[in-house]
Amino acid sequence: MNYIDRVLENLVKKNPGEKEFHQAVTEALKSVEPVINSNKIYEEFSILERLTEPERAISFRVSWKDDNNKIHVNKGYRVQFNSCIGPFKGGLRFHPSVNLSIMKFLAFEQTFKNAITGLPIGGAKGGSDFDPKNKSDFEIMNFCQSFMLELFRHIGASTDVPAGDIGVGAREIGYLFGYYKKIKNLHEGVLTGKGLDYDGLAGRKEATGFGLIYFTEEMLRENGESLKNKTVCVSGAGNVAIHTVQKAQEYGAKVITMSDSSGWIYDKNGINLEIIKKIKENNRDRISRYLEFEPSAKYTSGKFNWDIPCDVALPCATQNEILLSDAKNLVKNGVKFVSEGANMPTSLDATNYFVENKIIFGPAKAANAGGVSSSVIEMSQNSSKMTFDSEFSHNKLESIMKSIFKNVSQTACEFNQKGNYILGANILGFKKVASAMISEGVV
Ligand code: NDP
Ligand code: 2IT
Repeated sequence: MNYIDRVLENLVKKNPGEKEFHQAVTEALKSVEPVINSNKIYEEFSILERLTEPERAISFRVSWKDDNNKIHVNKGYRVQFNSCIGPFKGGLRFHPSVNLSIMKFLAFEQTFKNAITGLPIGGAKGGSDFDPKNKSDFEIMNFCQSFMLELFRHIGASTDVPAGDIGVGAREIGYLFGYYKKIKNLHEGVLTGKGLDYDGLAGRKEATGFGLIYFTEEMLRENGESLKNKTVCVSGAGNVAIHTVQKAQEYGAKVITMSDSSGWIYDKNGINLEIIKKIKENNRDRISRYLEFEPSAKYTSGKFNWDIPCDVALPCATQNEILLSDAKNLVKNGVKFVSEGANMPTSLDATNYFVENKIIFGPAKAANAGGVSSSVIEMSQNSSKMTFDSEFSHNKLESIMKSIFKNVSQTACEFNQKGNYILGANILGFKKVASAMISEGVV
């Protein structure tokens, strides 16, 4: 059995039941095969075994009181996957589906993503199975404070810098930051995605969605197209989806779908983003309410099946939201490009189906790296005790995304796989992390 298959077999044995983690590692290792086969050093240094075992995985109890003084207990996590190229960095997710497997897949992906940015950050992820839906502000604050009461001892501006993800935005980051500062008596850039009224960066909120569009436009251009006049399907209606739609529309695309965990809308005239923002930004109301304002749109409850003709598909909700049947719908309806805003939104068989059908595919670990890249700009703003303006922040993000695309594309070409951005991204991230691990010795 070859080195990669042996590592994968052992990984499944040592981490039973962690199906999302197995999926993310399988996807990455399968595409770095040409590098592993051409250089024995990785096997000699047991790089794959070390790269697939988190440096540290913390699991803790979070007890908190609701508005009726009833006590609740949730699971809290921080998986610090790899710190060889910089302090641990990655978001916090609050969603009832959160478990160790999901935390590990996200932290593993983040390690590659962060390396691809070319910025000095390692990979981590954290969160809780806490459900922020239908909680009062005080309940959210109580939960965040209890969560931080454990997390604070594991993080720091040069140790580990969490940020937002599903269910965690500027409100939650504010409560987490306030409590960290209180406990440690330290005002430092320990979290990113902070509010603009204290230490946050102008442009961080928009960065993942805008970054996805900068990347996607580069990808289309390399293939002789552009987003202008393209019909686009987006999923999700949270932070990433909203800013993806905003920038796609600025580029002249027509976005016709969005979704949430209850259902999805189809507006053949193009989504009116102001309505979505009104429904979603403050109270995360259901997307079905869109029809109150645009009665000609169509709402379907349940999972979005991607069965709408479009040129470009941009999944921006959650993992495994494009399954094989969804990929078949997209291909049947003539999709040409898929670019991932969410983390691992496409299952392995769906990804393979796209590749077999010559769909140009932008993988999450490159395409959605705008959020974390902007987080690094925020870290540098905080450590320099300066306030960067919005123009600086947006220009920097755009140039980082363009250079990520260029490097991913060039790496694919070096391995005679022009246009295979999946392979390009995985090899680019792998080589950077593996080389640093070898330089830093066996630790
Ligand atoms: P938000 O919480 O702002 O929005 C999440 C959206 O996805 C909501 O519309 C939510 O619907 C929907 N959603 C969540 N879970 C499910 C589910 N199981 N099934 C169907 N719909 C679901 O999160 P973000 O926009 O920040 O994150 C979206 C994706 O982008 C995630 O994969 C995240 O990891 C990734 N990402 C985020 C970055 C960031 O900076 N925020 C950076 C890079 C990637 P509902 O409200 O009904 O739950
Ligand atoms: O998945 C991601 O890249 C994020 N949730 C953002 C991470 C960050 O540290 O900004």
